[in-house]
Amino acid sequence: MSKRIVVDPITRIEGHLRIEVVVDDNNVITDAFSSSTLWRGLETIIKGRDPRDAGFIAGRICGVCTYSHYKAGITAAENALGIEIPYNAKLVRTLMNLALFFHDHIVHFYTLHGLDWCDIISALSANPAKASKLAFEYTDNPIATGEDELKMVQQRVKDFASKGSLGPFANGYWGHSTYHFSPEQNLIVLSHYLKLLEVQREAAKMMAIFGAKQPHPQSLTVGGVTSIMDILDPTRLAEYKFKFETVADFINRAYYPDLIMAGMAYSKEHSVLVGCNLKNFLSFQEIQVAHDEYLLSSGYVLDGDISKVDDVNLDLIAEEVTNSWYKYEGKHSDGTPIKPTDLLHPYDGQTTPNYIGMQDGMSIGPSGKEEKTKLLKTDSKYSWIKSPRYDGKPMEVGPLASIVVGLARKNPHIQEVAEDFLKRTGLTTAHLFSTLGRTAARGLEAKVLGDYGLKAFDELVKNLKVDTTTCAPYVIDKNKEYKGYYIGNVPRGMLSHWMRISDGKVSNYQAVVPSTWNAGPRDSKGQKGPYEMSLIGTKIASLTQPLEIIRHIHSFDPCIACSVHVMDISGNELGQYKVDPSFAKF
Ligand code: NFE
Ligand code: MG
Repeated sequence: MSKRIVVDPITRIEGHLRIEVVVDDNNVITDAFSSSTLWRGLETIIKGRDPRDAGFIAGRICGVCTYSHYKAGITAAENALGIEIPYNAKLVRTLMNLALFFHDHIVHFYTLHGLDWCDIISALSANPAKASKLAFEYTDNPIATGEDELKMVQQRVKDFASKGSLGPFANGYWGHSTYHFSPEQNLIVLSHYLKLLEVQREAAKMMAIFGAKQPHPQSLTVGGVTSIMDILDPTRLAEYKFKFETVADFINRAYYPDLIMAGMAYSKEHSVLVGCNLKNFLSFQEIQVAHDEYLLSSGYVLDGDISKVDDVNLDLIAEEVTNSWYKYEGKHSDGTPIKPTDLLHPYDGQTTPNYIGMQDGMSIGPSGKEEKTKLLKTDSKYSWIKSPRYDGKPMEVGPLASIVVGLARKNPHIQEVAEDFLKRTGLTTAHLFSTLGRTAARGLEAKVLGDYGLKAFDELVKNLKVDTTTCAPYVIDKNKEYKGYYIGNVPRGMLSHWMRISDGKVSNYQAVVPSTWNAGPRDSKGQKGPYEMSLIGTKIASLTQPLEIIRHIHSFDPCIACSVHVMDISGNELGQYKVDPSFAKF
């Protein structure tokens, strides 16, 4: 008899994600459903607004990748209006983007995902002297692993535990049979977990140096950047460089060695060597460090075959809502009605809610026995996330896609770091197609940016000697129709924003977001998205402690706020604004 397990909410992510799985008599997952239970829809708010506002509103989609949607909204307007921004502005945007990638990747590995790999309770019984020596096995230059420091870390957590409360570490599945670090290895990761809290502040400050604040920086404007005083101030530049080096140092001396340690310790744990059943990957170039040089490559790879890679065709990106709580309205140009099963290109996308609720059912309760509960209507609509498709196919986006596409493109930086990781862990390229591989890929991407990102800084300093332009002039003609887009990679994968402008106002706006690609429900053909596919076939060791489910899903770094985009829950008008686009001349 099959049974249903519900994990809701999956914590340590941004937003509310619900996972329902069906397991067979051997506790193997035979079906899986991914659902966002939050109502959002920020695209609707942007409609009718001045196109120059889109970035500022879109930036509020999420407080995690706070810069991504801001930059995407500003860039979509520039693309629509045919604006080529100055080189200095491109490089400053890269420096801000590096801050975001650093921040999100290190915070994900330690704060959001680390405890799926590191057993805190085991760390309490570690021998700090032994752990301090052990750290040198994974790097010549470890950080935060001196014997005294490790003793203090252990004492801090012991104090927590002795008060009967583990604070942020409460409710973990400590002692689970799929944890594989030794007590000493757990103590090393725990120490880096605490060190991260200092380092992430530096990454946030990196953003604020050129962005004025963090989260939600505000120095991008349609046409360029406004941080001219900061980029002409040598002390601000030096401050950025110092902070960049601090974070890159942490990546090289803690994050990367910890991933090598995990690769070795978990190389026999079957449940982390699976978790990537959909091997279609989509990625887009990002992190411009010179006129024609990007650190991350564009392309798509199907069925895990990295001997083939093709260019991304923007016309083939589309979303359908067969199993999403939305409806499609209106007619196609040939007069036929638009149906939820239709794949709509984002230029013509719609965001109209159609919630149909939950149903009564049974699932495994905390006691391990089946209990009455509310379940998703999984034979119908069951998520606020749409189903994006590329040429009709579901695709995984994110650091694993960026590494897979980079390898297929023979991107030298990606090849260098991936080969080093595989050599040092004894894993093979095939192992990358897994939850372990996805977790490692994020660290490999962070290392590439840490090792090579400062080229953008050097370019900026060089360029400023001959050119201090930061903004390009432009005119918005309200009698013209425009359309434009942003497409690129953000920390959780490929992001695109699509804008139409008429009468000087935004007439349609759609964001197709990384977590939408990954977390979306199945489509009209029954094709599951990456989250759902990742779960199929995994055996759960304990039905009341589904750590395997959590590990698979966390490895994608879900952001549900991003994937559904916020608006007022009652659909209330938030304000009225008069827009006069002729004012835009300067
Ligand atoms: Ni809210 Fe985001 C990133 C975007 S999401 S975190 O990175 O875009 O998937
Ligand atoms: Mg959207």
